[in-house]
Amino acid sequence: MDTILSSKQDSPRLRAAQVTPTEQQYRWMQMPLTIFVHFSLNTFYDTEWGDGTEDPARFNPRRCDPEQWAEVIAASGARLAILTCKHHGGFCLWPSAYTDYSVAATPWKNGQGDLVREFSTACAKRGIEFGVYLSPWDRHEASYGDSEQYNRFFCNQLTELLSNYGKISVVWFDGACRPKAGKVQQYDWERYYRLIRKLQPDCLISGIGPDIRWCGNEAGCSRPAEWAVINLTKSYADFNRENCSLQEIGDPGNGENLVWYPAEVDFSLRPGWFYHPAEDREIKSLRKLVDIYFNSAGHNAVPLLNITPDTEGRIPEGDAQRLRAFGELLKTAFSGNLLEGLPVDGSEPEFPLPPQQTFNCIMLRENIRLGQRIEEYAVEIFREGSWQRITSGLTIGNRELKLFPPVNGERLRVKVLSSRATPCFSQVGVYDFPLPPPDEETGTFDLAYSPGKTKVSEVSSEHPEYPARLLFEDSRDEFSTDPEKKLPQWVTIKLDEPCTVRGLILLPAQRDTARGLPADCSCHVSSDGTKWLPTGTFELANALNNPGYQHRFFEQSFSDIRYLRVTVHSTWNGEPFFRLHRFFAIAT
Ligand code: FUL
Repeated sequence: MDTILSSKQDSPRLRAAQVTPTEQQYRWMQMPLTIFVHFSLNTFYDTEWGDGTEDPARFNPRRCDPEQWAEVIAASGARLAILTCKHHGGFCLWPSAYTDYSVAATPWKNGQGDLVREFSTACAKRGIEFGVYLSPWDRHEASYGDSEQYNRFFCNQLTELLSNYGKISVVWFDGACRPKAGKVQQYDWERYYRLIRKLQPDCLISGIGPDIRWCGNEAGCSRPAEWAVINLTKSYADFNRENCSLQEIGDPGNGENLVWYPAEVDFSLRPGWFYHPAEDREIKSLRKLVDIYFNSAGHNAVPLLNITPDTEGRIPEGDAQRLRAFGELLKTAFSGNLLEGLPVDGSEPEFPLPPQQTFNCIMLRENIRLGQRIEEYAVEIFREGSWQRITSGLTIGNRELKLFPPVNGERLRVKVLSSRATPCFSQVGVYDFPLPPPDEETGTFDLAYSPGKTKVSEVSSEHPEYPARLLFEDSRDEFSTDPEKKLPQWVTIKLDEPCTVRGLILLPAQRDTARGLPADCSCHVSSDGTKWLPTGTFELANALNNPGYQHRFFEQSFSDIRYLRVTVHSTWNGEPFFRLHRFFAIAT
């Protein structure tokens, strides 16, 4: 009786252990690094999201050099690059026959250029696979929101990209979307998927798609147990932001809907996805890149690292150097496996260690062609007469990388503490990883823009229609307007002395980031606190996914300014209040 009960109980776990990747998923998971390239009209407007009204005449990257992009990508060690062929603003980097909102309408190469062609060719030359990001959300296209008409338009664009540019390895579908006034576009995902399978049968569909799952954040994090096997209780298209962000994702549940659905960790070399001159000093350090690498490539996921061509159309030199150095570091680090040539036998493999050689890193790999099985493991070394644990973790899957303080010993063994089925390792390696020094605390971002004189001396929020108290939520002065009131509400800062103000910086609340997160905002400035000049409206684009510093430069500078006011008209989740962590003036 007991046995039957327990085997019933075990069966979802056992079944989960038998789910395996498709050949295409398997190939993709072997890539230790993949690259995103964000380039569009946004680059020329210094924004993260276009609203579809931007003038293509501004798109003129005078030294545009996709060969340089591909050269940098090759040096990073990546073998796949995905280009934002169309971002949310709707502007196309290829001369699409279905819209005039494309490179054909720009001064770049007198409208004769095709960036998708140039970049895909440059990649092919270097053996780099090519993928396309085609934003389903299109803020320019008039048919958007007339569901059937737009779906046809979208399939036409997909057909162009999948028919005219050789092998496409990935189609990347972004879930971001804000409904257009009064209209909700019903995307026909199944139709898109069928079309892709027909035109490019080996192509993977990522994001809102059946092959690759978004890890749930843009900060380079994975979860403690990053399973590739998921019990999918809804359609792939409905597996939304909330599902992707769950802390626990690998529970096999009743085991009836188990699929291989591996994680991709997308993150940017800079704070934003597009090039912004204000972020020239914000390139992620080698150490930060290594940390994210261990969290993604080293945690059963695939990293997708974004680079940003600038307004000249080149990867800025500092970024290029960082990528080359990162590629070099990984190559050197993983070329010296101290267990090289030793067989990986048994379900708890054990190895002799080269005497006196210290190491600080281990790589463990399961043979995922048979499934992902291990639920918990520990690594031990035999030293001075006893076994000592040097590291441990939960899942392993395709590749698990761990760092620990340098050690040496006589033998090393991997203990599997819990597994869904008999463990099967494909590789175990130990390395002396040249860990770059940790980032130095470089002071705060505001110092870069607000010299001492712009110190904020006062914060207030008194709206004539909706007088709101400003609530300080905790000692880190995360503030919130009164939840009992309605939007719009505002917050004002007073500068210590008059300045010329060119823009502002907002940092959303850093805990529980989505709650009361501003979406649509406007800004006003004033010399005396009574007469106010509007500086324009803006949205905190992509702040749900990427709640870091948000900067906005005004169309013009305003001199002799003492007060800045941000009015929040809507929040991302519709709350009637807003929260912020920081508000700075960009002043000179
Ligand atoms: C997000 C988008 O909204 C961002 O702009 C960026 O493209 C990122 C990769 O995905 O959802």
